[in-house]
Amino acid sequence: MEPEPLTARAQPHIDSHLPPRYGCGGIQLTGNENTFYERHLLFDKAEDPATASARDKFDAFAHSVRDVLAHRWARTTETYARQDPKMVYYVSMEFLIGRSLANNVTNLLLDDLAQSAAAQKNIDWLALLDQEPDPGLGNGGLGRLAACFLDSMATLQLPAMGYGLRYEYGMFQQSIRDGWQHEQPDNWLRRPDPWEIARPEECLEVAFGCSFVMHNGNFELIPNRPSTLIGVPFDRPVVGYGGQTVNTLRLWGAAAPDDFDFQQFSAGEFVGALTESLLAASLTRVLYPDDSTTRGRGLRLVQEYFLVACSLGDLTRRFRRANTDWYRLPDKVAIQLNDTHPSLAVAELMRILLDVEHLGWDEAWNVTQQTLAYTNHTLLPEALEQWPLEWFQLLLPRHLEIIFEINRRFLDQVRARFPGDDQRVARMSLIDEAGGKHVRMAHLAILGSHSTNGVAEIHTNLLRTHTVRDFAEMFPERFNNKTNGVTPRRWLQLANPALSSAISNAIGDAWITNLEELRALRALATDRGFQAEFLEAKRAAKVQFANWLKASTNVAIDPDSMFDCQVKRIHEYKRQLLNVLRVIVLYNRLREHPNLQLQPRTFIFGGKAAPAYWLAKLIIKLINNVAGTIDGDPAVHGRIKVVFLPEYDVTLAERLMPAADLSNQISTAGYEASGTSNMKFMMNGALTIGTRDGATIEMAQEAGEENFFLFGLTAQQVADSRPWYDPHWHYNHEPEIRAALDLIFTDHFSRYEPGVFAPIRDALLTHGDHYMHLADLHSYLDADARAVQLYGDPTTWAHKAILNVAASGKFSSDRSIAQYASEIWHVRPCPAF
Ligand code: 26Q
Repeated sequence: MEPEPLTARAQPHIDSHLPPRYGCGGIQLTGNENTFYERHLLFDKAEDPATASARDKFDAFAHSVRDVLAHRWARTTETYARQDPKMVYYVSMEFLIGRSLANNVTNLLLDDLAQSAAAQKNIDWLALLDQEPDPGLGNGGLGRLAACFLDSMATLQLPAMGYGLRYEYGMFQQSIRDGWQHEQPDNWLRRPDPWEIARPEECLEVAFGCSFVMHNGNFELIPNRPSTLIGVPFDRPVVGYGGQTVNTLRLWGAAAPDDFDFQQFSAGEFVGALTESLLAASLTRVLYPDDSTTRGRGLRLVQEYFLVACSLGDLTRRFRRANTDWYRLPDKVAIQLNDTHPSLAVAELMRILLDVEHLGWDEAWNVTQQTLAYTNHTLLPEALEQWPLEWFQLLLPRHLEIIFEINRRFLDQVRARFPGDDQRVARMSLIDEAGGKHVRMAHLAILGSHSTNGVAEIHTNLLRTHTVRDFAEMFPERFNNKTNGVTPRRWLQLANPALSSAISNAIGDAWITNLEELRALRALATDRGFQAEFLEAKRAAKVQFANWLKASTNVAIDPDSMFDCQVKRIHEYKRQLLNVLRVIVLYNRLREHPNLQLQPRTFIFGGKAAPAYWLAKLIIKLINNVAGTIDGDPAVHGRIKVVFLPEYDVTLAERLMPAADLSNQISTAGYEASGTSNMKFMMNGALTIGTRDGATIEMAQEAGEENFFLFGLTAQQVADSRPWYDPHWHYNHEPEIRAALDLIFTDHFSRYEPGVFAPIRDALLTHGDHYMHLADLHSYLDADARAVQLYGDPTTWAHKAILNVAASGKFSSDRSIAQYASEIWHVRPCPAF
């Protein structure tokens, strides 16, 4: 039977049909005496409300909200246990969840109540929210996508669970000194987190083929000394909109077994044994940044296996409670692998089915493939994960055996299908034989699952035709597209109250759970009244952002200038460098034509560079130095300004999106799998200047290209021109571009650090400009001129921006998840009543 179409339904009065002991009927967030809030201060902290610190107040408030959701959470869990529906498990090394208090309050429909409770206690609501740390349990897009997907799964009432790692240190915190990025540890759990519940009674043991030691600060494997670690689950609630479903995000922490090596260590080495147990617990200490350096990465493979072993151990334990027939696993369980990071799940599930449940090979393989599905987020073949074979030999010898057998059978199949094509066999093998031998994790993931999806149309097509073309030829039915989306709850309703109420006043609030409803705004795009409301909301958000920036960094920006934004990880392919080159050209124009009429503009950058990615760090330095030079140049003062926002995270994104006028999505075409900040900007009424890459292509299709500023080479043109492309041609023939580059090369932006930007010259000229900045700069400037001209006409700008908001419905993660649910997972809603 086909699952019913999925649309989330908001429940305006969540408690109306619940017995009074559920929900806020029985639990007070407010009241005059002895409120739950105060009881938490007193009983959790033994703290008098009069002397409680701001953080104590946040903790108490969060606990009160947790009290409200606890009933629904328990009820959801109990419903799944009782009804035993097919479950989705979303397995990811990253969940970039952002702050929880405001999100949970909103999704529980308790906004008014919570805010008036705070007011009654003389608590500044926004200041209270600011006390919450933003858990940086992810690098960027992939981790944030996982968090948006959890929100949508809970809102659509899907029986689902997230599995990840409980890093004690998330993404490093970024500060800027003398223009350079510096990294500080992010100890987000310094104080206990009110949202997590440890469940030591559900611990699991994970076995490794070797032991681990730290040696001179490096992590080393000791062969032939099998060891075990304990996985401790920490559960976090995921509140669906309307509060009916509260799913679980289960994050695993590592601990040493209680009897840790006490057999091997005599009583005299008690302290040594405990030191080693501290090491064991450090497995989940830190999130790995997304970079390609190999130093110390062995621990990352151990982390990946730890996540997989804990998660599969947990979900098979749950399956066993209600089932005996392992052939039915795919009827009860869908496992989605977020990139290749958890792709050891293929070998681990085979191991469980073969060695523990004693299925035959063919049966085990069939069950494994039918249960697993894999999402790819990368186009670059060189960015696909590979691990040295010898690490597998030491750490996971049984898994390696299984991988070899999968490979042997698979390559026989390839030979039978393409006789004599040895090159194809070598290309498709699970083992890369070139150099030191490596296991190809993407091949393992594709082979071991029934579905491989890309995250935007163009990405899926390029996967099929380039990145893993051999696999798409052999298994075309496995490949499918699921264009990314973002949750409109966090990214519109919560982040942008002014625009949200303007929209709801105009078309009602059904858009919150059915974003396609925004289409109704099309009819209002030319309505003067609505345009004015739209512009007012934008202006209010810009003022608010400018005030926040001034208060937190002492940087002043003009809310009447155009906010021109690019926020994302710093990477050559994302081309922040192209953006700075544009700024320098405009700066030069102003210097040369002081009377030029130019719309005042604030160029806003934000994003982190991987600590070992020195060119990305140099790009940050260039942005900051350009900012400093422009600030100090009276010729352009007050006309253009560049700001680099340190410490870009989910919370900062929520502040910025509502305030943005122009969104820069300018990756070299064919390199950005999807992008998701592009969608957040669009929903918040920014116009987009961008290349035809990732989901930006689909956004322009939805909005109409006439309402977009598209420019630059297409992915096809990038590929076709690569053989003959020569950046020197642009340098020699385009005077404005040459002048801009010469300013960098002659240390105009680095007077006291001569030569510091020489590597940028090398990248752009000497080494051939791999990401084709210079090829696209001219058409970027043309598109920019069109954007600026339009901005000078607020009515037409508002018209197009409203049309963009109206066309953003497709980019809700509810749509993405509904497609995963019906086309890959075959799961249906399981409401908890
Ligand atoms: C791998 C091995 C060792 C250490 C780190 C990693 C690692 C970690 C994170 C590799 C990659 C990532 C993250 C990738 C990522 O965020 N990709 C983005 O995914 C988004 C969601 O699909 C897309 O919108 C972006 O286009 C894509 O760049």
